[in-house]
Amino acid sequence: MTDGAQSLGIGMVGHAFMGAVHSHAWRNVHRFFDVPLSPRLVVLGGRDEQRTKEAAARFGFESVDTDWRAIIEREDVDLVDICTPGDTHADIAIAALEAGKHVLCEKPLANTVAEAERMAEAAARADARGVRSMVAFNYRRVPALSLARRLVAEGRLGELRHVRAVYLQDWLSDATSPMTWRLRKEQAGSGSLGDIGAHIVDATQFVTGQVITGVAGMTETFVRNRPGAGGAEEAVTVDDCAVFHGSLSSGAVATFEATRYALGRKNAMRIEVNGSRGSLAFDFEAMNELWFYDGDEPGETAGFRRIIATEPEHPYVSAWWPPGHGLGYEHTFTHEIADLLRAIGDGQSPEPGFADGLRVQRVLEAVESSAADASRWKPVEE
Ligand code: SOE
Repeated sequence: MTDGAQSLGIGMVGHAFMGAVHSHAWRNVHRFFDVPLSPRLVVLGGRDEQRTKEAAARFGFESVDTDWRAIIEREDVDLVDICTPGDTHADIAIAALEAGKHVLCEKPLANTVAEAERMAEAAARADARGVRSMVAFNYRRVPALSLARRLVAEGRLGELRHVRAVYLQDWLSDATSPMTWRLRKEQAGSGSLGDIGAHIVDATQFVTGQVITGVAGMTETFVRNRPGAGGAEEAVTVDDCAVFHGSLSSGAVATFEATRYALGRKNAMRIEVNGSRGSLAFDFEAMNELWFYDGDEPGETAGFRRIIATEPEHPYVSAWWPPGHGLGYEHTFTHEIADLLRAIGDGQSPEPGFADGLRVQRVLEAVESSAADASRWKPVEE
């Protein structure tokens, strides 16, 4: 328990899946981590008052409001947590930052590079005034992935040659499942590419410590119409999958795949890195494990070994359970909010900031541009 910590008023906008998991983190962070600020769930924002009241009761918020501008104007709100679809991120984040409120914004940062640029500019101006912002690429805070970054940074993999990152889900595999905001370009910006492709782009840059300098790719939409409100067919206006490759600033080669049609894969966010001295491999579906191949090991005993990343030496783990007991998806959000609170308390700029989110947005837009450029495609004759 963080004794005597100053209270930090939280105003959250959005109360679906991300609102639920962020609320869980705000309620618990100061009970497991030594943080300089103690969150107070002041107000929950949502468009439908009754549903927002029900969510506020469930999540533990003191009040509700159907107008996010009113939330930003409240004196008792110190931080705005944006858990809404991407089409509202820029307006809410920029208004909050300019009102002097810290901001946590869900990924992807925005639906376009232009929006992300405005957000990053507003964040830089606010940061100079001590108003902090972070984009919620939560997988950076999986202990095994934080360990992976540490191993790469220590040179245990040597010169990086390959990164192979995929994010495989299957919740849209059924062509009759209904329309959702995630399938409307005007709300989501893109489909698998921005929703889950953003995670593997950020994770690749996080684990390797490098940036993606160029990409080429393709997208496909398998199911072009789905049952909308009232059962009427509605057109799907985003990608169902994105497959792309890219170069990293060190010259390593990266391949990426993001899809919500990989039947049988539930949340398989995977990354493998191959270097001149070693390799590592991670799969979120076994999130407490990291596979490591030490190329310095003598041939007779060399092989991928499974590191169970649940020891006190592993990032974040010592705040939770005894060795071997494992963590889950929700813990990664508590970790990111602990780091956010520490950055605010220490007067530091949290990572990943909006500039990192903008860099991911530029990669996403470059993939879309490449996919739309027919000249890049070489048909193969029958
Ligand atoms: C997509 O279904 C999704 O909810 C993403 O939006 C989240 O960012 C990811 O963590 C889990 O899957």
